Amino acid sequence: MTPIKNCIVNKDTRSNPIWLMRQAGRYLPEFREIRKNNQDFVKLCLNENLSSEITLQPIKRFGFDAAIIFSDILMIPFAINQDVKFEKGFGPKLGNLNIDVISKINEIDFTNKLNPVYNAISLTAQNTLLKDKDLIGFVGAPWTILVYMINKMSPKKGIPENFFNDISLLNNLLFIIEKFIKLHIKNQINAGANIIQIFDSWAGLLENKIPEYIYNPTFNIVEYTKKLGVPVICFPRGIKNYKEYCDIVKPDMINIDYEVDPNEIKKNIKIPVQGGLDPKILLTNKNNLKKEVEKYLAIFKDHPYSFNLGHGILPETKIDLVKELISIVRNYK
Ligand code: 1CP
Repeated sequence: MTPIKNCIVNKDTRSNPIWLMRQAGRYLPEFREIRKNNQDFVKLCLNENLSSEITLQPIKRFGFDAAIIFSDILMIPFAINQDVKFEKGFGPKLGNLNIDVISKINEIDFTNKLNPVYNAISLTAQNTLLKDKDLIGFVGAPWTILVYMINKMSPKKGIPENFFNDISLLNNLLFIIEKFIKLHIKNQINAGANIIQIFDSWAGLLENKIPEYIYNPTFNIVEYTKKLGVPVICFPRGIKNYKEYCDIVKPDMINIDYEVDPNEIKKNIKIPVQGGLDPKILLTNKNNLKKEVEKYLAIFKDHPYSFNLGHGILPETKIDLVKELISIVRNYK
């Protein structure tokens, strides 16, 4: 029998639980329907009933093994009083960074501002649909949050050359971010999240200074979460050395991206693995999907492995191929 809770961070090689990063989102018509009437994305994240409903949409439709709370990593800058907006066709737009304002935020103000997120978690955790399933809470890693706060928009085109000019600002910010990430994790766990995933979506942008900006601060957060008795999954997208990352940061499970060779991971990494499949494969066809999915399942046959993608599911993804993916994973022998 599969364990009842914590099945995603599984140590059992006999089953491959499945959920997908960004499973609650734009590829779902029922999400788009809600989004149409809720243009302000931050407000939507702060609507506890809708957030809970959106979290459960992919569980109702597909029966994934875990739900991930509908929220965003940028709710932390928002809660420490940097303005955050999401513009159609542009992405996130952050306001001016005022370190004096940010330094004044206390833990009570922060928790009050994000209370709807915690209420959404409590509501969702109580839903019978999640009786035997995990509810994943999440945060952005310190580095990725720092990048958005300084860059004030997606760093899709890279970070500017002067990014590291004001080291004391970066260090002050990093200190504050780490403190509030920990608080956000604790609050999500108290509300009912039973796994935490740390998204370091922009880990791959950093070439030097990886210990200062990625390893050390993320290790602190992983250690903190483990002390709260909850397993933690890390997703350091684009990091060059996954083995070193796992050895130093010590997550309970590692989510690999789609650019890394899964054979190398299997050979070098001893902890449970999640993910890897290129989300673009879900834009192709059933035969190709089967081939690619079975490649990951075969490589990780004798390794604790949860099926997931190597980055978030794309908005253009067809529902039928998601259904097919689940059936391939569940019927694999
Ligand atoms: O309708 C819309 O336009 C909103 C799209 C959307 C959604 C559905 C955004 C804007 N955020 C989310 C929800 C979200 N974001 C979830 C919960 C839902 C789920 O996973 O099912 C999670 C876990 C995130 C995490 C997140 N937000 C990350 C890390 C994961 C990743 O994809 O790398 C990042 C980088 C963000 C920032 C963000 N949020 C939204 C956008 C468009 C972006 C920017 C991405 C970029 O910089 O290119």
